[in-house]
Amino acid sequence: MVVVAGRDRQPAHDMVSHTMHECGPGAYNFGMSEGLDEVKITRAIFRAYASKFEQSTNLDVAVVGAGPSGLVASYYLAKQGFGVAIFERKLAPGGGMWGGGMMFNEIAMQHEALAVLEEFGIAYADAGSGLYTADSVHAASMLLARATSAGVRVFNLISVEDVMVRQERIAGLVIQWTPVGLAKLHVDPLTVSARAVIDGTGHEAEVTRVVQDKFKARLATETGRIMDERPMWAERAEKEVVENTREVYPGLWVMGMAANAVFGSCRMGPVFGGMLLSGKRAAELVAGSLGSSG
Ligand code: 48H
Repeated sequence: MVVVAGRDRQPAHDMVSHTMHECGPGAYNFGMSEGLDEVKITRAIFRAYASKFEQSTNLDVAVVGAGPSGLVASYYLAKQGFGVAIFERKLAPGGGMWGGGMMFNEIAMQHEALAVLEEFGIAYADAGSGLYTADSVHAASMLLARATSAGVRVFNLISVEDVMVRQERIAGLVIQWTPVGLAKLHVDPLTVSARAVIDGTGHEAEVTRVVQDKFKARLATETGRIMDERPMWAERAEKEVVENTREVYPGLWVMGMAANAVFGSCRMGPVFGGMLLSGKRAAELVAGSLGSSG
């Protein structure tokens, strides 16, 4: 029997059923500090978020989309000292990795990606024929853990709806709460500046599409336009996704599935080596372009 505030109490694991109706004076405090104040909690959250957000209003690199390529690119950039934030539309970052192949929650990789798996501490198994598998939930979790630990700030529930342009160069992002868009509320967005923007929005290549459609820019593709994704051809798609990871307009790089959509390459199904290597390549290109993080 544990004695708390002068009343006999059971050990904590027996208390759950009591908590629903015992929240008046003298209720259990579970050994936590006195004076837990709801308004203080509100202020603490608001101030911490405000500080995190304010630090992300003048970025070195703004990454759009927290899929595998976005997490890998931002990790390598943050590790080099660049100020990086990812803006992710959904509640849960991780993009298309969680679901593996058709909800069988395993992903496949080829040996070229093993160095990246090891850098992120992702456990994998040898499946033979040069293929490796990893638990997709574990893989996505490790990408997120390592990226955020390296200093990447992930802003989930924020959608990028437009870009900011200066002297024909992408200079930042126009952002909005995802629920505002879903509810079709007429609310003006906010803007953050960035020395470089990376489009990691997957199949839709949303940022590049804005650049193409909204100010009729000529992109660095064969046609000057988004060439659209082609059907499944894993081997070719995996090779090309790294080659297609490029600056597609001054200040805007594409990576991951967005790179293949923009440059008219194939899809590859649940093989994720190319996504990881494309993210790494994007980080190298952007770091090379920005120079020292200072
Ligand atoms: C904020 C946005 C916006 C926006 C989208 O799709 P992803 O996982 O992207 P990649 O390229 O890193 O990985 C692709 C991979 O998951 C995949 O789909 C593969 C390998 N497919 C092969 C095949 O054959 O089908 O993640 C993109 C992320 C998502 O989380 C979106 O919610 C987010 O970007 N996003 N975030 N503002 N405008 N648009």
